[in-house]
Amino acid sequence: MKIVDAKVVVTSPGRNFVTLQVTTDDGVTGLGDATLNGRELAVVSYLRDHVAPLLIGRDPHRIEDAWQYLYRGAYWRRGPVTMAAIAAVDVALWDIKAKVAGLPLYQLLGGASRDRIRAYGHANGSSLPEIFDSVRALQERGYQAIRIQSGVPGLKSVYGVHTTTSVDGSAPDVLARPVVEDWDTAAYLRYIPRVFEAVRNEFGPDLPLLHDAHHRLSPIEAARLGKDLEPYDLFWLEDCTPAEDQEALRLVRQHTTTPLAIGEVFNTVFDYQTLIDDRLIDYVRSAVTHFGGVSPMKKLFDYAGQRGIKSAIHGPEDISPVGMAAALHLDLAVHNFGIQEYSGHTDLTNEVFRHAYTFDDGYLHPGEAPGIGVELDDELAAAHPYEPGYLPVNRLQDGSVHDW
Ligand code: EZ4
Ligand code: CO
Repeated sequence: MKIVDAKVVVTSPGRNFVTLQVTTDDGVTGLGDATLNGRELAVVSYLRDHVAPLLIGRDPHRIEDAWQYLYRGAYWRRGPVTMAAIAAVDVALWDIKAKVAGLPLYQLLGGASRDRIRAYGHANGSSLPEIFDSVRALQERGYQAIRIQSGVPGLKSVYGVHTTTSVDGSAPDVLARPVVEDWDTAAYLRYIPRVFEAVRNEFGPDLPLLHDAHHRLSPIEAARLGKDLEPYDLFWLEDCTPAEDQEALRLVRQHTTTPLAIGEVFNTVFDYQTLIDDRLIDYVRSAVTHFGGVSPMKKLFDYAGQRGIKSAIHGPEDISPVGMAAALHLDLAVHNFGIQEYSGHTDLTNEVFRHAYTFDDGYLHPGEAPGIGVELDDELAAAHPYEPGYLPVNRLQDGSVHDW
């Protein structure tokens, strides 16, 4: 069996998605997600100009060899663009292998370790009543675990949530530049514990609650937040300190029993080495799409599992249904599954990417279709071409740039 075509499809059915479609001489196709939010076209070029030509003529069954060839062979390794491109190849080849076997991918990863996959959704609001309504709306959709993001008095944006209006109220100038948001760490640290106190009082002790600090805190600030949130029994505090600094979490860990999660912007296992070896975290949060695919994610979970650390694959709306499907096969198969982030997609996105996975009563399942279980509608994808778009940037009140 040989690869005869590797095509990059960019589509924007509400937001941009980058998809690699690999075709074999037997006419089998495999899909991989390579969406890098706000930097999509860099990955398109990497795949189209530098990877696709190397795939033609290769045996699609040699997945590990293809991975090592693209990772080690390029000399310039790691980084989000490279690893998103490699991820798309890896997932497309797993899709092909599982289709040829006539099995859903999870069967090739060891088979199901569980019957269903618990998901969490995103609630947010700029006031407590808005947050309560948002939590109730998620509960009505079935969600049984919920991330809470809140506005902070004095700040105009609800941080970490995708917005389309700048803090000065100007219309989004998506063609030219990102919207600007505002931030005040002291105000945030004073206010967030009050939010979780109110949510616990409203929804009781049983509902798993999560919170994402989006890398905005210093170690000592994160340590204080973790301690202040202990009475409200969080499922986790996510990305509390900057992603580059593994040692930062050692200080946080020494001060709080609030469980810690990190990893959505990590690219390789080396970003986790200290965190896993020294048990500084409780959940690894990488996306299949940004970590080089299913192959390295499986290795990461096996490594993390040796320290009792669980999986929690990144699954916001900027992971395409292709990336989400790949995640769900891993979730079903690995023993040390923790939870799956799941925002869902627009109806139009679900038409462009018809998928076998399901979401019922707060639980996901990848379905039983051979492969990863996603089919791309090329015509509908082409009818919704690329639209320039950025994540927001964040500035402190003195005008200096802060992490978003
Ligand atoms: O802001 O994926 O946990 N989920 C998140 C996401 C990220 C986006 C960035 O593109 O933090 O919503
Ligand atoms: Co996050």
